[in-house]
Amino acid sequence: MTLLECINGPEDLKLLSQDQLTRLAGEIRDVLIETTTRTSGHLGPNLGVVELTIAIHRVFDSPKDKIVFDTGHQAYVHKLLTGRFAQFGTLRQRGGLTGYPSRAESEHDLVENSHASTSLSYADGLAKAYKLRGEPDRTVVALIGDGALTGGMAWEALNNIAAAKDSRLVMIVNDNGWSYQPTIGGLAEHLAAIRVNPRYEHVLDYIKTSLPRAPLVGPPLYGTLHRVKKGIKDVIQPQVMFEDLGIKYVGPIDGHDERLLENALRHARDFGGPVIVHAITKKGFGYPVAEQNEIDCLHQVPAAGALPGTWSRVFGDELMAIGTRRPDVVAITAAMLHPTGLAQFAAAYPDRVYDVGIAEQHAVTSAAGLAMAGLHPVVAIYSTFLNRAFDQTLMDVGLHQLPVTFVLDRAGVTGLDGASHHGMWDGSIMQLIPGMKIAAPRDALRVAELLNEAVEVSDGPTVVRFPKGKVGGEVEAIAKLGGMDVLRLPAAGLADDVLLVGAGPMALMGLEIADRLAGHGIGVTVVDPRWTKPVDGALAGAARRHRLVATVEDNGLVGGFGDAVARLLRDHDVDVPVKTYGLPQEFLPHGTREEVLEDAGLTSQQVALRITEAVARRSSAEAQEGAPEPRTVE
Ligand SMILES: Cc1ncc(C[n+]2csc(CCOP(=O)(O)OP(=O)(O)O)c2C)c(N)n1
Repeated sequence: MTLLECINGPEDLKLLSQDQLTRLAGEIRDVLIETTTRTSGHLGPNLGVVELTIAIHRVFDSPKDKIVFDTGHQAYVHKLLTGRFAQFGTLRQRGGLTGYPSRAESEHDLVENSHASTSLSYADGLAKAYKLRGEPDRTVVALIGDGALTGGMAWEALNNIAAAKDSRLVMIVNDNGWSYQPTIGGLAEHLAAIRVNPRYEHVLDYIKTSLPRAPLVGPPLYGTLHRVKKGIKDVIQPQVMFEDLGIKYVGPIDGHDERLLENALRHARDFGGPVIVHAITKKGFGYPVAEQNEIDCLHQVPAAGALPGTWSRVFGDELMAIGTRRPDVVAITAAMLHPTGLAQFAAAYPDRVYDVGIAEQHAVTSAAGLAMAGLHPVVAIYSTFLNRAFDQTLMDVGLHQLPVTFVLDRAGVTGLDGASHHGMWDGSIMQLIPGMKIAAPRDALRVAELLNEAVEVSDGPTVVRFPKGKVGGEVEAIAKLGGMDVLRLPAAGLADDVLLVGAGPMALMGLEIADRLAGHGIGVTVVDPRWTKPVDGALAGAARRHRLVATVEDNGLVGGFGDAVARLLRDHDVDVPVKTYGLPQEFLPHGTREEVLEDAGLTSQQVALRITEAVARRSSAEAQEGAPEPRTVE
């Protein structure tokens, strides 16, 4: 029996000897590697926090003490130590463990949002609340990476935390120098200066010998810690930054030395006010394949890079072509150069790519500045992360009618990352922005076509949205309807029953739906709108020639493309019923994209069935009204 099998909760961990802890760390790494290579998942980050997580659970008393994992992608070790070893093989599978903390899974899990840089704000609120509620024996712990620390929210929180002198709050900075890629920016350079200093080893030795001699409790001990820190400061200057914020600072500490970490965390816990513990770790630690992986230290397996045949790669290739012709086109990423397909462009035009760190809000307003100065920025971002920059998109870009193109990768259902990662909101929130134009390509050729059209727009912002994964086959239009593509007319002998408008790849699903409906004698015209905002006015006339309009989109139903079509028809007094098919406005759980779409009723079979029923209801209503039979196609 392994040690890990005997760990049913943090209390079991507290009984282990130092040797056993070392063995346990090895067992955890084996399980992480074996499981994630089979199920997919965040391998590098979790390998890097094994000792840190063990130390946290030995020093703090979860769930009385609250542990907030920033982003939450590094919480696998925590899952293994809090009674979920037996289910760990189900990681990221439908119905199995989620890839982030999950309140439904465990009383030890608190925050499951998985959007970065929020942990310090949650922790600030929790610590203030426990104080106000008279529960001074609880400590709040936040574990935040150096990547997440580049997000503005983290600094807004630190600003407040510095003023809340008696908050029992321990902030552990897991500094591995990496986000997806090496962390970029002034802060990163600051931290890197600590890591790469040749005298760092001496510093560690100094801490190792000094800390165990520190007194056990309370502020007096801090005097010692402070002296330790000052000692380091004499050698190396950069960590002055944390101290200058007015927050107590402990570090830098070797984040793979469990005993040392425990010591530092105990001291931080007993200090009674906010403390930063700065741990230096190695992403992928203990697994050379991850440690030496040059792209992202196996941040994720399989890699999130833009592989051939994916939507991201098609976009990246086309941006290269555009970049060659248009020196004014520049690209922005928020710490996701490879996954968003920008790597090629960055290699060719290093001066025309800006990696701003995990700072989506800043990315958008910085793009506004670039556009104001005459460039055409392409902001490449995962759909779900643009939510964070809504106000910047609305007011900083939209209000000024600036030519910024947002390329929203992972739009629609993404799959295994679950509720926080489905890109099912942008199709609605972007509809709200005056002057915004939204393109939804159905296939690779249309990515190229619509991206080119988008960067030609000079009087306002544009969006190009596409899903995760492999791009499907190409389908040519058979006719034009306004600016839209007609992909299919009703089969010979069938009537103009249904006008089916499918946004993006859903237009291709529309073809499958049309085939199924033809089998039931229902004639369908399938249209790809290409641009889902503004809705093409030609839809109004086409709708009048049909008995039912159906829209299909890979986005939340509320305020999406379907609602925009319904509004257009209302405004044009078109008296034809509209059925909108899309994702229920709920937080959808994890599963493969296919599984989630099926659970949402968004397969061609399910939509065809619902349209058949709607047509049948329409027929009986028409029969009651004595309406004339619809015309058949000539
Ligand atoms: C707002 C937001 N933008 C982007 C991401 C995608 N993302 C997930 S983890 C990660 C890197 C995190 O780096 P760091 O905090 O240093 O943790 P590490 O993986 O290095 O342990 C990024 C960019 C995210 N989760 N949230």
